[in-house]
Amino acid sequence: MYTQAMDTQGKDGDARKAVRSAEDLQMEERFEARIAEGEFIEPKDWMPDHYRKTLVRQISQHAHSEIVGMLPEGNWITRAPTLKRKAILLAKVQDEGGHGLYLYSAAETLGTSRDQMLEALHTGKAKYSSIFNYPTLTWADVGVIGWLVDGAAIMNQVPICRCSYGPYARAMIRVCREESFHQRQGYESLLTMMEKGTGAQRAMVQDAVNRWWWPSIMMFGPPDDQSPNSAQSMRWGIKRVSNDELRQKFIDATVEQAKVLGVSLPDPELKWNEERQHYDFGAIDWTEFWNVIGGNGPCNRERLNARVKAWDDGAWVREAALAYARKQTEGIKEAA
Ligand code: FAQ
Repeated sequence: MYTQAMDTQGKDGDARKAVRSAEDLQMEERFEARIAEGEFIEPKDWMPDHYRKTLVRQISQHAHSEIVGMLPEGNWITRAPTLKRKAILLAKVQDEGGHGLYLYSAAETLGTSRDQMLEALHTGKAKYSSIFNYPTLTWADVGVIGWLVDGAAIMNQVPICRCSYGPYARAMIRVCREESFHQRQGYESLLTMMEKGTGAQRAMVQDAVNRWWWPSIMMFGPPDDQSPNSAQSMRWGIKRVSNDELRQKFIDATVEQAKVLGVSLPDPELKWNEERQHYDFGAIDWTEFWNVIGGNGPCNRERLNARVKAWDDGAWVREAALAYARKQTEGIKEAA
């Protein structure tokens, strides 16, 4: 990109503008044609600035969601009821950290540094998923996060495996495989409590479902007609399926799973619609959603403080790693 800009530096400003825009137009046409052909766009390929910015926004927010998403469940690692559940939860929370790392790496290929992305998270400029601003009050919340939150995450992320940007699409393949294990372990944990548990344990599961249901269906984002980014992201193949379509697919699949589990979903308007061949559902409280992503959910401050503290506490590790890297480079130079 820099080379092209230098090549077009002539004395006449207008002529330069005309040459550049003709060149840009040609590149844009080529880019659009590649998108239409379903080709992957790779880091060194030309891309419009807005495509790059949209990807950095979405991928970095996705990465932040993964690492902030470690916190609600991480809260239960020391209190897991058995060694087996503890081992599963540890592995799951570590997986989420790994997903964050793949995603930060994918976003870095677009020319944004990890420090810049983390700075945006720590100063509240960047968003992360609304869902992680709710508290985990009981052990059943851990199962429900697996079932509903990871379930919603998979529904949203499987289509991203076909995203037009290669590094993001490839990262998503592995992430989705792991999310699938996360969803199953949550469901299995809830099934155990529902089938073999006491009345109090079954009530605890139902209470957790009641609290997490609406926030889970909000995860898919605002309705399509209030989603400012959707139209362009769909045209560019960054998003393949709309917010509302994914939400509907998730609800249709989950209602059946709830029946097997023996829990009710807290929506009296949830009803099969024969004509639409989908479940109808009640009105979503979008005021709550905008409040939560605006920083005023039940745990926003706690989550952000935890991430900033982790960053500050890790300063010595970063310094040591940099000092080690410097020594290695100096050693190589001396030997040469
Ligand atoms: N939370 O125009 P749209 C997980 C924002 S990973 C917060 O529709 P877009 C794994 C949106 O950013 C969960 N903000 O936006 C796990 C935009 O604001 P902006 C994360 C939200 O990008 C499980 C504005 O509203 N998954 O759970 C939310 O086209 C368990 C307008 O919205 C991803 O990030 C929300 N829920 O569509 C980890 C998947 N929804 O940026 C641990 C990739 C919307 O213009 C434990 N991302 N907003 O200031 C996506 O698919 C999309 O970015 C959407 C939003 C669908 C989230």
